[in-house]
Amino acid sequence: MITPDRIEAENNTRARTHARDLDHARELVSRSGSDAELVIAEVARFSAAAPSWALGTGGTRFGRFPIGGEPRTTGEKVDDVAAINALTGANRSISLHVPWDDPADPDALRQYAAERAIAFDAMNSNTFQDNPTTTRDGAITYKFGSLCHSDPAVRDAAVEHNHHCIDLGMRLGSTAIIVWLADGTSFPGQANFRAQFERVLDGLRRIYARLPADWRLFTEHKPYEPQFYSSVVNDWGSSLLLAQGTGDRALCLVDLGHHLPNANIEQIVSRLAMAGRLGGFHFNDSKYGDDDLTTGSIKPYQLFLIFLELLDAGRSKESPEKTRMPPLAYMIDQSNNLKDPLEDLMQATDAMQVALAQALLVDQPALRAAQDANDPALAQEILHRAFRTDVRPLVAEARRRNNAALDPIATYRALAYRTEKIRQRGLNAVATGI
Ligand code: PSV
Ligand code: MN
Repeated sequence: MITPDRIEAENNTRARTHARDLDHARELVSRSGSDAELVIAEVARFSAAAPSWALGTGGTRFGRFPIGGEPRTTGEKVDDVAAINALTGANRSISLHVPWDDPADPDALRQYAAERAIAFDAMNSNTFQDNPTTTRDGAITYKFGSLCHSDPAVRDAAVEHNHHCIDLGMRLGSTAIIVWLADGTSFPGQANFRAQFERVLDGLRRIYARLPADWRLFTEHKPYEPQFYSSVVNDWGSSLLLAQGTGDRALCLVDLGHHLPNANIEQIVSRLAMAGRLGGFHFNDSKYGDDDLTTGSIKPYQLFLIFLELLDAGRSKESPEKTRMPPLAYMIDQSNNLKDPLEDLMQATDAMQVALAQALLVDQPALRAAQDANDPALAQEILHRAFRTDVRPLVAEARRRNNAALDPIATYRALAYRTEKIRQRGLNAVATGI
């Protein structure tokens, strides 16, 4: 129902205003010495995978308020991602979470998604909940951890589950697996830090042994939750040690919500890139902890600074003025109780595109000169000039060139996608996931 002709018709109603805004933005950009065409092209190239686990209303432990029309199957999740991708042009893949998604016929699902121009990004394994397949109906439990567990049978089950995710992902055309572990302790003395870490490293090596040659394994750190005293993979340092100890294709994934308050995430991004171990992202935003709020909704300047570091990592050695986004796995990982999840994802995508466009506007030679001259005031002026530029017309133009919507949210509402899905799937349809 969100078809190219309906999007075009909606775009036509905005065409004149867009043309005027775009002219103005071009002028602003060229006055500051940047090339608007390069910005539009790079934004148009960018894509972030949608999380299969956040296409339904996200709940908290205090309740869930379903919005209706949620996808009931992985196929319907693909439909929703295809719908938002048609509107944003920048969500060309879906990232699955097993066993919340464990398709019985992966070949058919791959075909179904391909017909809707949707690919499969990294697979997410789940050893933070027991599941009937690998934990054999309660005979084994992840209550006290998975790869870190003192019982080798539990560790074996967790490795087996990850192998299953890789096998499934191969059939879907995915080329990466994300291992996020809830492993840790909630009380001092509950377990030995070192023993837990060594068991996790051993488990990751066993998982890695199953990786096809063109696959990557991402370790995702998180300081606390669900365990509240220690996590085994608590920070980027532990994540880096694990990646380095596992193999060349083991890389670190940065989830923006997985840092202690006020951590300098952009510097972490720089360090991991420098070490050659930055692999992927889970984008979201937060005020206090792992709040999983919409990317860019709380700290847009931080998001801009992160994109600046990504462009730094993507800088070509031969011609340093050419900055491109490095080929990492960019994914969204957010969910909340209040918004329509599809609108939430489109807002996140827009925020990333805006941050990318602003980061592309930074006058790099001038910034380097200010840095070499030890002139922090000038360096700040240069960053702020880029950050405060209204790049929204450039981003809209990038979307238009991808045959997507000038205004995704307004178009989504005008085409009444949610109403139609409530009619088709029912008011009480509940998606698997968070
Ligand atoms: C954990 O908080 C996390 O960020 C991991 O990526 C999980 O796979 C995801 O959220 C969904 O629970
Ligand atoms: Mn995550």
